[in-house]
Amino acid sequence: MKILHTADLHLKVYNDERWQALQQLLDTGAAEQISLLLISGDLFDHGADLLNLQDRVRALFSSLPFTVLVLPGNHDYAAFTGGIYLGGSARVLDDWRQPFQCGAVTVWGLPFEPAGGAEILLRLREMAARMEPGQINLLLYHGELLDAFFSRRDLGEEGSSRYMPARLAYFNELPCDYILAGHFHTSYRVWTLPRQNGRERYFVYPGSPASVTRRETGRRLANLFEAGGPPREYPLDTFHYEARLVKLDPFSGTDPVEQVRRALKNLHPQSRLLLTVAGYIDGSRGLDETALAAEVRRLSAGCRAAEPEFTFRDIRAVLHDDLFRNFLEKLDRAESDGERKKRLRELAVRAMMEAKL
Ligand SMILES: [Mn+2]
Repeated sequence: MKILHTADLHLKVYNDERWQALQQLLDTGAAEQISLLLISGDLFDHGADLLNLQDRVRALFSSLPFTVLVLPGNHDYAAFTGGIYLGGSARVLDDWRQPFQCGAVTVWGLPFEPAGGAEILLRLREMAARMEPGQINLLLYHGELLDAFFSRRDLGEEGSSRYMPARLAYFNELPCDYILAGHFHTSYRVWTLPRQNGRERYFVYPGSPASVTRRETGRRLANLFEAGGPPREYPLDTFHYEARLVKLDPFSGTDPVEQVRRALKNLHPQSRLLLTVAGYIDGSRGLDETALAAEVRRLSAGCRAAEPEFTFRDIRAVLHDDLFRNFLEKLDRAESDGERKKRLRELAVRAMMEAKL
């Protein structure tokens, strides 16, 4: 039995990039002949978005060849007042006491509630008492794994409070083979839990399937796995931010424009480029700062790029300074380690730049 797991779509409007990501997940589900699509919280960005998109979602989640299970997350739980209908193929897991049975697999949901760690531990114990250890039990959870040591910036747009905080150890005794989570947006992450009855157990954050903030960089993934088998990354062709850093180096012998051009290669067609141009140029030899910035803008305009970030500097005054040239000659003779040479040169550039002001 195949299962597709995602979370944090944060739907806001019809047919935008996030909506298209949901569409793609449904297409993937059909193509891969899955039995279950699990959405571990924050399907909607806000409760009001559920209200506005409900008819469209019902149309989407009707007569699918698989079941969609939706867990309320911290962004949208207020709209899940109980018995909310999202279409004939969908079911909302809004009660931790009522799992969904699909063949040999039992899917439990721990819907979002404003609870602290102690309350969650207690709730997990109550759930454990209801679970049959012989079954393949899955738990959908939307919250913050305290063991992950991530920054709050990894969670999308969140305030400063902790949401449904849990530790991996909370799940040690739970007779669940999979904790399929949501809330952590940045990337796909898997932790293995202690085995039970010789069976492997996993905690998985799939990451957002379409970037919500600029911190969610790189191609987006979902978790597509066989019930009983390990979780697996499934690459999506959905909207995402792609961060690229060009560190211009006037000693490399490569033209700055060429260095930028190289960094713009192999971009995913659904990516939005976040380009940073750093390092140094010799403005006397080719383009000056203003001309180079204009050229970078022109080159990146074709790549759905955001406004580039420019931190590079023209260091022509340093490069043509006799003292600096002497230093470079000595460095060349004295140092054979290329990396070390680069570091020392960098230090000298900085010192000279400051000395000249
Ligand atoms: Mn979220």
